[in-house]
Amino acid sequence: MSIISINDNNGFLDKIKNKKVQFSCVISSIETTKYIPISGVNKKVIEYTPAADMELVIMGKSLSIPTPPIDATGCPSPATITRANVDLKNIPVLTVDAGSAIKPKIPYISVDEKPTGDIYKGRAMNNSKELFKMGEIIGKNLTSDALIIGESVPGGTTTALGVLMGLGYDAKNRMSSGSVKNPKELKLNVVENGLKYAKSKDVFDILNAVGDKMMPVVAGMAVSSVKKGKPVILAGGTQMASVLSVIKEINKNHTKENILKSGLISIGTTEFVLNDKNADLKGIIEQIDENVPIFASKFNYDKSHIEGLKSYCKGSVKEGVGAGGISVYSYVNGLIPDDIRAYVEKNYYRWFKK
Ligand code: AAM
Repeated sequence: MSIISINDNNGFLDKIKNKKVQFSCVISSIETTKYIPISGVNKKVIEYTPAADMELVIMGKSLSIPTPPIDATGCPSPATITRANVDLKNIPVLTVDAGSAIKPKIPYISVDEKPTGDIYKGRAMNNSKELFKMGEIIGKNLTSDALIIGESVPGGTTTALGVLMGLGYDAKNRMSSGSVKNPKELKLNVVENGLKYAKSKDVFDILNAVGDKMMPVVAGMAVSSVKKGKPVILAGGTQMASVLSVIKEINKNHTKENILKSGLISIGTTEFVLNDKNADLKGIIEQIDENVPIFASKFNYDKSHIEGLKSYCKGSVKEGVGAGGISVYSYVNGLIPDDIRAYVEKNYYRWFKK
């Protein structure tokens, strides 16, 4: 089995089989990561990571920096996995910029030029409601039969923690990280301080204080797609769980159209997040809505001859750039984990030649 399925009561995977799909990735940077080490992303390239990730996914190489993002253990960005899927399955890609510090050197849709602000001071943004509406417009105008939405937001597991806590969920010890050593205490301190500045418990006030700009945009895209009857994979781990909680909150007064119970929305992630001993994705989703299925894709990276890929199995990186969710789609539509591993291995030395 190449996919681990949890709560798949409504046959979600059948709904994405042989369907024309669109992959979209929403990117943003967060000011706080410049001076507080909350993110697992390599500090040297953190500002460039969202741009370089999307360049790799679309062009097959990073343009803004010499190599795609890679950490000290040789563990490459999850964009390498996403690129494999896009190339092998010919999946169309739409980049949405919600404030990346460095702009990608490829065409993209811009919803906000400025990065997410300082979440420590509760100043993430002041336009989360507008960003949600922008996301809805994008979703409404997509013509595919199914949608996969990923993210590249260094520091994003911290904003995800802040939003879940602000909305009253028990998320403290359940959030994943882009690094082996998840700086949990530091992340908690940052969001607890930021939440003091939230104007109210309203979801848009919480987002404005401690969220990131990717979150309302992805929520809007997902809501409008589900309303059109199209299946959506929120492609990510605990960050997408947080987006799911935002969707639930925004949708709570719409009794006619319950997005979470539509059978059209799922979380698609990697086995590395699902099995992360420092996190509990399942425990978060159960608190939001136990009917939402979770799918985790396997990669057989323990079989790799490249140390950097093996380090995924030891807790490096784990997920990002929609890697897990897009692989779920590809596995349903004919690929096997070894196809992705072989593709990444074949290209690894070309991507990372010094
Ligand atoms: C995205 N691109 C990445 C990467 N991510 N390149 C290298 N390593 C990653 N981990 P944290 O909250 O620790 O910063 O983790 C979230 C980030 O890690 C996101 O950008 C996610 O897409 C992933």
